[in-house]
Amino acid sequence: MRYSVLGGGKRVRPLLVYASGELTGVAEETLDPVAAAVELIHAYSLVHDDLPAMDDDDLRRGRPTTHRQFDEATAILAGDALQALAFEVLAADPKLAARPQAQVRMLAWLARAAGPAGMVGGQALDMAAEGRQIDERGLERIHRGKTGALIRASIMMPSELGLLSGDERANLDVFARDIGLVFQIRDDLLAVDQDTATLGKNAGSDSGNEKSTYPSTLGVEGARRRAAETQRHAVDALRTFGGRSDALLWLSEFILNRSS
Ligand code: GRG
Repeated sequence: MRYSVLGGGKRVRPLLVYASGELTGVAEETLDPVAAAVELIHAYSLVHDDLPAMDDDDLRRGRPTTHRQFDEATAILAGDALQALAFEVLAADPKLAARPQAQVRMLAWLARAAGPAGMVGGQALDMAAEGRQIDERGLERIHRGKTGALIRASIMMPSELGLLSGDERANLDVFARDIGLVFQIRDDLLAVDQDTATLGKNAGSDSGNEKSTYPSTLGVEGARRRAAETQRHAVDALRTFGGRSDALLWLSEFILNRSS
């Protein structure tokens, strides 16, 4: 579990938690368990995604994948335990326990993001689509679940602790949903652009698995354009927040232009 969580990674989802906290007016230290919980779910998903029965990858974050470093049974158990730990961290935190309604709502966000309506559901759709060229709507459905749901939850969970109007929450949610898609389009473009050494995983593993991607569906230029348009739409939704949205805007630029 330590090897999988502490071995690097950009920590984009925890950063989104803190940046959203800045917008919603929640103290950083209150958000530590929230940030830890989303990263633990993410780490579990990478361990299981790399398994032989899934993507069968040997490299992650520039190092052997967890099942390569240890063995398959250990990797399965580490992933399962990381998932449970995410919920424990969120449910057992004494500061959050003082706000029980917000705590339960955050647990629901996390469960939805991780489960059949989110990451695992998206992964199942992705597997079912292997070997078939699907259209953009189909691709979007997969990625709103597989990658987007956890990114959305990272941004929306702090709003359960803050004071936002209904309209403000709706605008934040537009940003949260769009930026998850931008993340995935950029991920697909990176897989096309980069070599294995820079990416820290085997480049070309998507085409090896015959998976539809944004570049294979829209073309590389079309995918770049779609990412930029979607990021602009996301940013537009935050314009009423003024300086409180600076950190989220910065992260949206990073997500659009990241090189790993
Ligand atoms: C239940 C056996 C079983 C498997 C489930 C949960 C799951 C498998 C798959 C989830 C799919 C998944 C891994 C989605 C995330 C895809 C993605 C874009 C990962 C890369 O995220 P980054 O760039 O990674 O944030 P770092 O390394 O920076 O943390």
